[in-house]
Amino acid sequence: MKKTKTYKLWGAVKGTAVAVALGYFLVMPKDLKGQVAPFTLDPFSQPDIQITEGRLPTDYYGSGDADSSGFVDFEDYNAMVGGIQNDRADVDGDGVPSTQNDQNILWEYVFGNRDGLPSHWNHLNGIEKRDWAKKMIEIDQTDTNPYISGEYDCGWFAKEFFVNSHGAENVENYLHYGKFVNPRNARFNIPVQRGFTKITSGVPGSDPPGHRINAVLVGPNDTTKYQADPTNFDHWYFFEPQTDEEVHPGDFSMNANEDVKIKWWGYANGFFTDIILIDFSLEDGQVSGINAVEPYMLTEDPNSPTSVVEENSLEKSVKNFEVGNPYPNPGNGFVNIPYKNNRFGKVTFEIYDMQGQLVDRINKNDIGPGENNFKYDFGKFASGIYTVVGTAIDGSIGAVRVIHLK
Ligand SMILES: [Ca+2]
Ligand SMILES: [Ca+2]
Repeated sequence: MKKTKTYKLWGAVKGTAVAVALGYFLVMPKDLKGQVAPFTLDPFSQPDIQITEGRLPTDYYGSGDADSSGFVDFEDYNAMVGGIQNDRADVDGDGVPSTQNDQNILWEYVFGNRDGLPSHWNHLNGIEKRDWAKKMIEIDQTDTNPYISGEYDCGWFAKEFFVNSHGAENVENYLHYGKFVNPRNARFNIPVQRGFTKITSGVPGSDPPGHRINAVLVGPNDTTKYQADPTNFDHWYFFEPQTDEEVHPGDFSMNANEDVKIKWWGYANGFFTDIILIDFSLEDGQVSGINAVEPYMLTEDPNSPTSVVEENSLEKSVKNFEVGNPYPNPGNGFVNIPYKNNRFGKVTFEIYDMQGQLVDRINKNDIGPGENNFKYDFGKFASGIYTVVGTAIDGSIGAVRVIHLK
């Protein structure tokens, strides 16, 4: 049973959302801001995002940390002048580390003459994102993997590229992880997703076979930043991991009259999970319908400081206000949500349902600084995932999600 509603989330996202069967949501892949969630599958790392996988935060392609110190500085420039060869030293993404151009870019960056590096995905504009994505697709070797019918087919190509680019925190637990040919978790550190399509050829009159490709949200094809809209089909870069080619409606890999779905994939807490984030319906290659199931996970970049919660709020939330892990979670009635704030005053908690609609607002007055607990009864609500957003007196925000099962 599908239900279409207008959703609004933090005033930042508007569109059409579809609530699907609860079963899709029993395992949550990640939370809104990587703060707290039952499971976190996202090692996607950028200069303002902490990697959570246990590696150096600079351990990704083109990071500039040529000497593996964990930060980027003049010593990396020296290492590159010395000709060091590794992923991190290929700053311009041309496949060759430590060239003169790599050295020049790093020099400018280290001395503050450029804002970021070509690998700093969150801060690239739409043209730069397309450019960097194409370079990483070219460098990745998944396209050279042998296709083995029934054993290593389109789904595995797309999964392996997902792991190599986006990455997954507990990748060793992925279902049949051993079937990957040459995985390198989060090597490229760009938020590639999996795309589900149907192929264009097939027996006329019959249902065309399903197909798996990859997709990455790159935004408008211009120099604007932070304008990526996951509900805009043209803001996605679709590509075929078996050939590295860009994919458009009508190509073999994308039937122009079938749905194109973006899905999240992961393995957590004993569950293999496969979640539709967004579903485009195509007719003659044009988008005829959009089901934005979990669009907030895709607004801008999932971890971008500019998405959903403003950058400043995020920074403040770390310093002045934090919302901790709910317990029990999943729960079936009262749930405790610990929180910390650094100053005296009112704290407001807002509860949003799966459609992003506000269902309750609780004001806690005169909360003292330190550790506190917000106890809330979800028993009056239907089963589902609820987002609890706490706001401190200074506007700092913290958000967690609660799975409520009756
Ligand atoms: Ca370094
Ligand atoms: Ca290079």
